[in-house]
Amino acid sequence: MFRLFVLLSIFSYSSNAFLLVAGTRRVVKQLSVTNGGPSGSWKTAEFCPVGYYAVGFNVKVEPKSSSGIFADNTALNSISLRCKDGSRITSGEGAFGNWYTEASCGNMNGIPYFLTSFDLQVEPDQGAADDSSANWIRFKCRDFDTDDTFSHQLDVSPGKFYWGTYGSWSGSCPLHSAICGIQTRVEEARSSVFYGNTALNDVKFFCCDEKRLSF
Ligand SMILES: [Ca+2]
Ligand SMILES: [Ca+2]
Repeated sequence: MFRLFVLLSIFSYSSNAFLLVAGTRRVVKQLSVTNGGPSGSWKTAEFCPVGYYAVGFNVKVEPKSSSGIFADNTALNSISLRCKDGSRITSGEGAFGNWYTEASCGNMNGIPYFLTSFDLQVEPDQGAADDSSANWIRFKCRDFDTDDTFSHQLDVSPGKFYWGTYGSWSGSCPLHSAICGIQTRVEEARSSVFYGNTALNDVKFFCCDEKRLSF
């Protein structure tokens, strides 16, 4: 796994300036959604190697508990991105669950497609009752060099989990860019009896625009 511990340098916002430099990656946009959960802390962002972009993803999800009123479900615990060079990045991960079957954008008419926006399924705070926060995620794939007209949705089957609903889609990576990095917000494992766990709550992705090293 390629793991980049990032030193973030904020650059000035002008029309042609990039937002920040993540190591040697040029991040032009950050993608987020408004329905992410509030618990836990933001973990260290991870990026594909320079010049490579995300072409697929997978999810790690805890199966539904059979413990009745003592259930402590967490649902979505981790999201992995597959980079075009074959490496895999995750940022922080919850401790529970199993990986599903990875989904890939594939090629359309011989052109490779990349992840360019996402949508998060989240169960709102349930007060004293058990809650699970983020449950599942889906993406859109697009050609690096065209707009969203020909994007398509990408799901890891079955595309959703038991609790909560999908909110609004994030923004999209600008033309000539695609998702290159991930940062997750994860609640640390703690007592099920007194507090309950939610594991992964929220996620951000980063769009980069350097020249691609692989087609
Ligand atoms: Ca829970
Ligand atoms: Ca969760």
